[in-house]
Amino acid sequence: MVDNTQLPPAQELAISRDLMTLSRHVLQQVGGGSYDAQAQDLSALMGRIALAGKLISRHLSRSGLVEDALGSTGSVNVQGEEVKKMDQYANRIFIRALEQSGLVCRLASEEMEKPYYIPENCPVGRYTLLFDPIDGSSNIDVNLAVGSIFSVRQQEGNDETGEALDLLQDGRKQLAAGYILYGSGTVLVYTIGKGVHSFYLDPSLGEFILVQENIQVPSTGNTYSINEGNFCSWPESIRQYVMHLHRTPGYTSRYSGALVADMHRILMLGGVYLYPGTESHPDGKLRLLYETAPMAFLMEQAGGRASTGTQNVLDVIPKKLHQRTPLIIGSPDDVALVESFVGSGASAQEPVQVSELRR
Ligand code: AHM
Ligand code: MG
Repeated sequence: MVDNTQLPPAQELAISRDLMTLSRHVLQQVGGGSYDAQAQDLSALMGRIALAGKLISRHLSRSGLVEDALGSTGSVNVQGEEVKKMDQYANRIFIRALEQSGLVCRLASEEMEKPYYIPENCPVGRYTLLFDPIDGSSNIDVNLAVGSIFSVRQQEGNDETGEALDLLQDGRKQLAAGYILYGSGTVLVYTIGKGVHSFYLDPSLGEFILVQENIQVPSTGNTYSINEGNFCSWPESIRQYVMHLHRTPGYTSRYSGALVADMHRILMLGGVYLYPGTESHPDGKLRLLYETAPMAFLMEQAGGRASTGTQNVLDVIPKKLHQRTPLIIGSPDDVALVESFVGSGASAQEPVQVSELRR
């Protein structure tokens, strides 16, 4: 008798993959059937973050065709940076999508000076979402890759002052983190502290479909990503490191102007991304709570590392909401190599002997 309920193994596998939605995946990560309340919450939160990602992806895909997607709003944000229309739109999308989750009491983003409270959610919603709605904003108007970065933390205390002091804690307090890359396809990569997993948006289904579980970054890679236009204002140790790469055959430079895109390349292929301090910005450009800490959490979960040069990014305790940190992130051996230059106090007069550092 022929079993008409079964398909060939390859097709069965493809169907299982297509049926693995993001929310279900989060639940499965946590708990073999007995899902606790936090697992349910994180699953629901990831569902809302994914919804925000889908809406932003849709808007970006039509950006040249609609009035309100390209160009600047004419205002500057709390960082003193030009606000693009897409920054404003994506920020609002995240707020609205999470407002409706009922789970998030507070949101904080690159585009908002102070945390945004949703009082009606606060009695039950004990989570804070930190996010960068559009990372790599300068790419929007020229149709290049951009991303969104997110981080979920438990809200501690009642925060009656509205100062969000409980957010001023290290990156190990994150419950979930990830990014959405709006590139040639839209991909969502996340961790809840149980490995790193990627989902691609299938536009025909309107669903994120699992493509890779337990991603591991290669221990080393030949790509380095840094804005070399800042060469003269970097610390000498970073200049020495980059000059070492220039002199060593096999390295290649890739820099897209969007951390999410560069980070994704490095996660998949290995290498290192750097945004060091500069003369005018000794802590670099990237913000800890919603850019470098979530990326650090994710990279560590993939077997990689994230450093300021002297400290693990996940150990940095911010003094303020929009604090910046230098970032050196990627393959563990490559991050260690950069740190060896920083630690050696390399100067132009005393070039570092690097032969033993490069495998
Ligand atoms: P943004 O979130 O305001 O776009 O800033 C973050 C971006 C990163 O994505 C990118 O790697 C970096 O800033 C690029 O900055 P620069 O143009 O100074 O190289
Ligand atoms: Mg950003």
